[in-house]
Amino acid sequence: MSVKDALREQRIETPSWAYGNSGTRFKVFAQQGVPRTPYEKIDDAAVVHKLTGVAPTVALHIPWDRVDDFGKLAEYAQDRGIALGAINSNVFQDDDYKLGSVCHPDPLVRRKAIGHLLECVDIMDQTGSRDLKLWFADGLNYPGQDNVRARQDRLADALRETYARLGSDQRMLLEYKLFEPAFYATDVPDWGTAYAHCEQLGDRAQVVIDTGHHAPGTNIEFIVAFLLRAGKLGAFDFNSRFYADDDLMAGAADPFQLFRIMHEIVLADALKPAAGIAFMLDQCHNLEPKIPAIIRSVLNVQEATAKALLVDHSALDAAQRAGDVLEANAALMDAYNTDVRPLLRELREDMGLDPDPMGAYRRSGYAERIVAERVGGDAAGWGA
Ligand SMILES: [Mn+2]
Repeated sequence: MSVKDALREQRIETPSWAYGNSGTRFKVFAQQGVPRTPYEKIDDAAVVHKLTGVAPTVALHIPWDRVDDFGKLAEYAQDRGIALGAINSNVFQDDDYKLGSVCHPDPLVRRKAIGHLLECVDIMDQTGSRDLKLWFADGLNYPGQDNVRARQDRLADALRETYARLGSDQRMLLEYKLFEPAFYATDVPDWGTAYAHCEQLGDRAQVVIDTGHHAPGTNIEFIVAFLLRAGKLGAFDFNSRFYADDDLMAGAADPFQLFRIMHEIVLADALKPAAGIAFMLDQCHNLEPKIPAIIRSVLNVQEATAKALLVDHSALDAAQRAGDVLEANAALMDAYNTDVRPLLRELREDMGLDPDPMGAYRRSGYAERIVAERVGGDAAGWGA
């Protein structure tokens, strides 16, 4: 397959919550024109897809995107040329979850949390979503606060019950995070923990790599390669970070890392939708306007992918077999140092798109229109 064909088939999922207000734990800075409802989040996601051509799905977050009729929401998305993607559960914003959700010492709280996860699968049945994405804020702040092994048992029980509820074409994606909000121990802190739980559950339980959820300096592409080999890589949450879980635009902090990740994906022929890996964004823009920032992230992922597709695999393989360290490294660097922007402009023209999605958004007048229309907009989400 040609580089352009591979790029044309690429699919990047945008998150509904990135269209709403968000902030740090110090302050949410409200923006004018942010969506007031899940429907308006879909309107914005449809604009991103219309301009980039590679973002045809939007992930929902429950309860932030709860509506009376999810079938109607799915139809609404379809009418705008996109589809509903992964359902993200939320068991971290109720007062009951202070000491955890599915790992909580109180069985009543655990039951409530599991009930929510099962409700999310009900919603998937209505939206036609394939993936249930789980992230747990569960953890401990102090040594001795709770029994670590008992919490793993509770986690395994909750995952097992939820997994059993999935339809045959649905998957469970388990996300890990090193720390925060818990500071001493997180119940799913790393890929190994997520992998072990998924391995016990079965084929339809897979690991999510959120690029912001590791210790500084972690070799994320190694994790990608390992999970690909094990058939356990289900999805990415792309964003970038300088210090912790910064949730900045994908590829902004370390475009080379994003390239190295996409190189492992391309090497394993896992870019195509049939490979079953969901390439999602998970970011919370705090300063910059929402829609163009999401477009920028999509373009950054696309650029990293284009560069990864340009790696000369036969030259790389020959150099590796010959033990030629410098040539092998050069095969990667030559691709990384290629300016792929002309190629992507050409691709967009082939696809009938404006070659410059950022400029096209600016010129569209959409930003001005939503500011005028969505007075007092603040849909449920991080800013709520
Ligand atoms: Mn995430």
